[in-house]
Amino acid sequence: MLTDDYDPHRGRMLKVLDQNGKVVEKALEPKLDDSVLERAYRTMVLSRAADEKAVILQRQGRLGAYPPNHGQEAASMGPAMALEEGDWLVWAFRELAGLLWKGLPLLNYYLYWMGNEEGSRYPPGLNITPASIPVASQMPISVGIAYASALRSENRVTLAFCGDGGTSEGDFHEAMNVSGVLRTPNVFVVQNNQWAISVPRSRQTAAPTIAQKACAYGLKGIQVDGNDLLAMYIATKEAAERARRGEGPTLIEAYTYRMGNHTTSDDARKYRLESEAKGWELRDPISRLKAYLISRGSLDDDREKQVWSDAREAVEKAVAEAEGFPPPALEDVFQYTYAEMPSELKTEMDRLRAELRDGDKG
Ligand SMILES: Cc1ncc(C[n+]2csc(CCOP(=O)(O)OP(=O)(O)O)c2C)c(N)n1
Repeated sequence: MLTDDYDPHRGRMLKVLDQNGKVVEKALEPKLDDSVLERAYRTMVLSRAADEKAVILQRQGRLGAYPPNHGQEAASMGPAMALEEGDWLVWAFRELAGLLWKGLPLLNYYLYWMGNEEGSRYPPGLNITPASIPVASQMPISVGIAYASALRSENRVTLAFCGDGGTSEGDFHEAMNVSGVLRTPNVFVVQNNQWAISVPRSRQTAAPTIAQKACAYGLKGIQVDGNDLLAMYIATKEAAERARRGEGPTLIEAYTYRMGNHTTSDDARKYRLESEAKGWELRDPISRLKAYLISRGSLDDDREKQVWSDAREAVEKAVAEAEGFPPPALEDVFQYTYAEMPSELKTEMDRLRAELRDGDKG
């Protein structure tokens, strides 16, 4: 078992590929078809292209505050690749590649970050929860989802993400604790990107690894190179299979790095050295997978160029669609919290309507 071989107390991090895309642990290399690996590569490139575009759109005033995903593509996509249809994906706010792999249309993603809640109306049956901005609040929800599906004997796994900062929240602790006690079919991935806004990982916890927090809750735990798609995939696959067999949850620490600012409202130069990010550029998850694919003969320079131009075209199409989408109705601000709108809320809604009507006249 990987979680035994890479017991977090022994300080070993799971890796399959080195930073040049060379296999370092031949026995661990997953037997994935070329077609699957190519799709994985295309999805990671699409995520990178869509992410870069989102930052540009924000700078142009065409999209709201946005959290860049650059550098963390493998940490969400490896786990998503290990899911089966019908499994749940509960995300925080920096998991674009995993969402795309599971089938979220880019249109939804852009609409959401453009401030249109219609973006969170996902295609039915996708089993992805909406973005969760209150840090770690999605973790107890993911345990509830997993517990409910176990009670219904649905044989589904619930994969949930949070950041290293999220592990300091009460919600995180409560979720891990209850999940361990009830042995819910969960896989938790902590994207340890070394920073929670300006708080470094060293100030987040005195524990040497985040993975070892699993032990105190009676969970399996493992620290994985989060920029290594294959390592993230095999660690999650083992954890998902264990969860599906009813053998309890796993906490995976994806050791990665937030290459960009926390959000477009942040300036990381104020609190961290630029040389730190430069060092992490060498471990880029996309370049690493590209080198691996080239070494297998399943990618070459021409195909690579095509992958990027296809991605950019898909991004432009989704942006045009999102910008052409009807704006949300005013009433949406007041609806959807209650099955029947309470009278105070109705009064507020009527007042706002009247004010806007009078404003139009004046
Ligand atoms: C409960 C709560 N507190 C504070 C915030 C403001 N906030 C947004 S993201 C963030 C840091 C989160 O860090 P981490 O969990 O490591 O995720 P990352 O942003 O690095 O992906 C904070 C403090 C919030 N959204 N929710």
